[in-house]
Amino acid sequence: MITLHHLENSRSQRIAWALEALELDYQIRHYQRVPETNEAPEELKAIHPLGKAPVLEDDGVIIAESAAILEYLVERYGHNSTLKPLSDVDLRDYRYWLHFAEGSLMPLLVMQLLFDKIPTQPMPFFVRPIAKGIGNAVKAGFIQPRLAPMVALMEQHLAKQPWFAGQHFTIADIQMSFPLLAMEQGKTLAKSPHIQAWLERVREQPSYQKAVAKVGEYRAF
Ligand SMILES: N[C@@H](CCC(=O)N[C@@H](CS)C(=O)NCC(=O)O)C(=O)O
Repeated sequence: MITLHHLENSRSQRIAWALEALELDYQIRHYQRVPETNEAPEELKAIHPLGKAPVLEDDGVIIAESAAILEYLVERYGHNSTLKPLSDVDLRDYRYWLHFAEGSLMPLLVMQLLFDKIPTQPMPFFVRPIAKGIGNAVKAGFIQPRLAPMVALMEQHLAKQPWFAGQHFTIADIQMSFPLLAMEQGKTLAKSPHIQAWLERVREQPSYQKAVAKVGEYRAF
């Protein structure tokens, strides 16, 4: 039996989408975030030592890291599926975007989220403008100059083809869905019509809709 250990409002939505796309039987074990900190609850550490979501359990085998789980699923269950690339060129893109999502894009988005949140934390009133100023300086001087070329790269790529790895959607798109849904809600994709069109195609997928019905739509914090 396959169990998806799903943390509410998290990257594990990706795995629910893949499980639906592969038409697999699975159960979901739901975990709630700790209200004060938004962290995963301690009980998830009993499944995997890092206690992060997603975690997949398949016949007693535990797999963590979204991309590793997605690759495991297509390798084990996706022989006849179209979730894998069709050509060598598509394979190169597939690998690139599968890694890019968590290796390059997510670290910047997490950093941005942290610097947005810091000034909202409890602190003496006279420190708040200083915290805000430091956050704005880091965002303008470090995050934005790195994020803007990434958005341009994704936009140029999706101007050439409908999906990240070719003419049909693959697990590379599933992996990319989390950061791009988060960016869309942060209103940072207003000038990226090809990324927006890709997000519309994502929402049109019946497997995506089935996953959302089970685990909910991602809401940026
Ligand atoms: N690179 C990992 C990131 C895992 C991760 O940080 N997951 C978040 C959920 S979106 C989490 O568990 N956060 C709760 C916490 O850090 O306590 C992956 O893609 O699986």
